[in-house]
Amino acid sequence: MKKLLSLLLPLLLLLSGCGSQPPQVPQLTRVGFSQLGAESDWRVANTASMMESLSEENGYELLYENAKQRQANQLAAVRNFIVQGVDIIVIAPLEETGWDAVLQEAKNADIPVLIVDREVAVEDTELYLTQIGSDFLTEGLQAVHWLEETLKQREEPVNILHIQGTYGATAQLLRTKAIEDAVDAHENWRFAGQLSGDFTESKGYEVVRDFLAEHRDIDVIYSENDNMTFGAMRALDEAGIRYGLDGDVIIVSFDAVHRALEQCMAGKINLCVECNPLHGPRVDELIQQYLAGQAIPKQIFVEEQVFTPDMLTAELIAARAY
Ligand code: GZL
Ligand code: ZN
Repeated sequence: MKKLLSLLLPLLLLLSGCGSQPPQVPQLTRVGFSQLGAESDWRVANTASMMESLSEENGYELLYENAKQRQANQLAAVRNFIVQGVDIIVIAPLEETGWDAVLQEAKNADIPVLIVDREVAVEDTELYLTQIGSDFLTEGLQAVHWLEETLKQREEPVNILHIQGTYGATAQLLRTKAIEDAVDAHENWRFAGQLSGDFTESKGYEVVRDFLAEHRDIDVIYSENDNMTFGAMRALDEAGIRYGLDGDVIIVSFDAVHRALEQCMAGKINLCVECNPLHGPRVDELIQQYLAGQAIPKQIFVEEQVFTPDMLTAELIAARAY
């Protein structure tokens, strides 16, 4: 009888579950994401995309910190992620420089780093796994070539008001390079002014309002993001200057967020250059590839296009995710 019990007991325990291991909860991948700010519609869409993809149901525990457009806050966030021993760090860097030390600390802690959106300029590119973002120079060149087409009959001077984004951000550096090279290449193109709008609507409004108080002779506004463009449009309205298809000023704007496409369809913005913020799915995929031990490319550019008023319909705009 005793023998029978000694045989049955483990079986009974197993069946009752009290002797068995707790069910294996799938291990979540802990990701620290340092987002640079909330300065623009583009950035809000980017954050939403990242949060949607780095979700618990996708197997992540997301530690999110917003730096409010101050790099010191980003460096502190990354150091915090290192202390917390996350599995992976994702950074959307405010500006390209200043990252070598903290990325070395992440490397020393054996924590891989993914760079998303803008780039980091570091000595040793082994300090990060990959960079996912836009080809900002191509974006600028698309705008320049559209301007060349549009202005090719024009002999008299072309006065360009250039509104720049956050200094030192890859998006600013390369969108600026495209238009500065073009002004060098065309003897009748000149800058009426180069203003820093820090990628925000309020700053864009302030600097254009102040500029228009002194100068009114502009033919083109080349604005490095839509939120600065919205600010500029407000300043132009207040100054009584007409812009867009049937105005005196051509407006070229980057991002192609929802509100900008609506203004473009209405003929108020002449060219919208798309800059895709939806990096979440790509980051999720790359992390999964990395965890599976697959090699991943050092740099990944996303597909982008340009929009003019004739191309746009309410359906097309409604169908877009941002
Ligand atoms: C571009 C991104 C820029 C957007 C702005 O990828 O870095 O920052 O163009 C945003 O809207 O502020
Ligand atoms: Zn040219």
